[in-house]
Amino acid sequence: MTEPKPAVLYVGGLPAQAHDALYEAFHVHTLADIHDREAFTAEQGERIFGVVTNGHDGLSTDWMDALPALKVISCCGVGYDAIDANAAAARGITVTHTPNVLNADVANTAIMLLLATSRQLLRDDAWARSGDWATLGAAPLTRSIDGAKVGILGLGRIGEALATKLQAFHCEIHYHTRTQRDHVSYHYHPTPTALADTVDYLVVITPGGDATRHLVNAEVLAALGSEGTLINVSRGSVVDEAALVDAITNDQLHMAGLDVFENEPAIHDALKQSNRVVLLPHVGSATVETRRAMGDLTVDNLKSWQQDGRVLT
Ligand code: A2R
Repeated sequence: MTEPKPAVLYVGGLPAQAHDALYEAFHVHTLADIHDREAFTAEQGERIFGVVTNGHDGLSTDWMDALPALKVISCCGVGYDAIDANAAAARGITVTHTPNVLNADVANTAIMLLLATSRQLLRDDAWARSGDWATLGAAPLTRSIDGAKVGILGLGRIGEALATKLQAFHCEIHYHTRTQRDHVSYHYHPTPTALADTVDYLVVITPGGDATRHLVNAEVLAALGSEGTLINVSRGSVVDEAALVDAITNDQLHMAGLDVFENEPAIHDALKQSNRVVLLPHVGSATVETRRAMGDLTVDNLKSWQQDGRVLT
């Protein structure tokens, strides 16, 4: 008789290729198919060692409590703020995620937003499409990021990848983290406000969660000023969205490029209506190549746990 496959609960969010690998290696229970949680956990709870989820859905502590054999939560995404990692640790559950494999594409998304805001991509696309070019003449001039002062709020794996790429644009790199980095020569600032006060563009790339909630507040936005541009590719919670709306609608900020929002997938109407804002639907890592790598790592972390009780990341 063959051994039954180890069982996992699948919340969602894996790309197709990793989906297949997950079903091949494990007995998969899909959250969407569970209509009676109590009946399900009474029947299957003792068998489920792993949960596969994503940075948006996470896993509630109720579910952690309902799965007594749960050992690993594997999150497809580097940000795991939707999972209470302390609560998981208190229950002896390991939380694993997908760092590094998405550095390049999230950094590229930040650069795309830097270019789209500084060069007014949306305005000029409309200028070309609408016929304004023929009737009104040349579009108004834009700004260059070449040689600009760029502030990186959160110089971690993604922040450092971004800083490296921005050197090709001859940018002057400034940053703030809670701990100054000895191995880089970029300009350090002891507070987000001091950083914002110095730079033309502020790129936010910290983790989400309580520790960074509204790290970019009205004071930081005021320091960035009416000539400044805010780019957020981290989590919506890091920026005080009400303060951002206020700054944008009152001409106290030049532009904003946003991939993330406080109440995703809802976006504040004032941001949708403003021509000073470039919006993306949280797609920082959303390329075929990077999502494939993230999906593979999500499944490999579970397999690794099964093999020797350790996750890869
Ligand atoms: O503060 P430090 O020295 O721990 O530096 C980290 C910084 N950071 C903060 N900076 C200022 N105030 C805070 N309260 C704060 N908390 C964290 O953010 C570090 O430089 C950076 C995070 O880097 P990593 O942990 O390497 O994260 P990674 O892979 O770059 O991803 C960042 C986030 C994800 O958590 C997702 O939310 C998003 O990017 O995709």
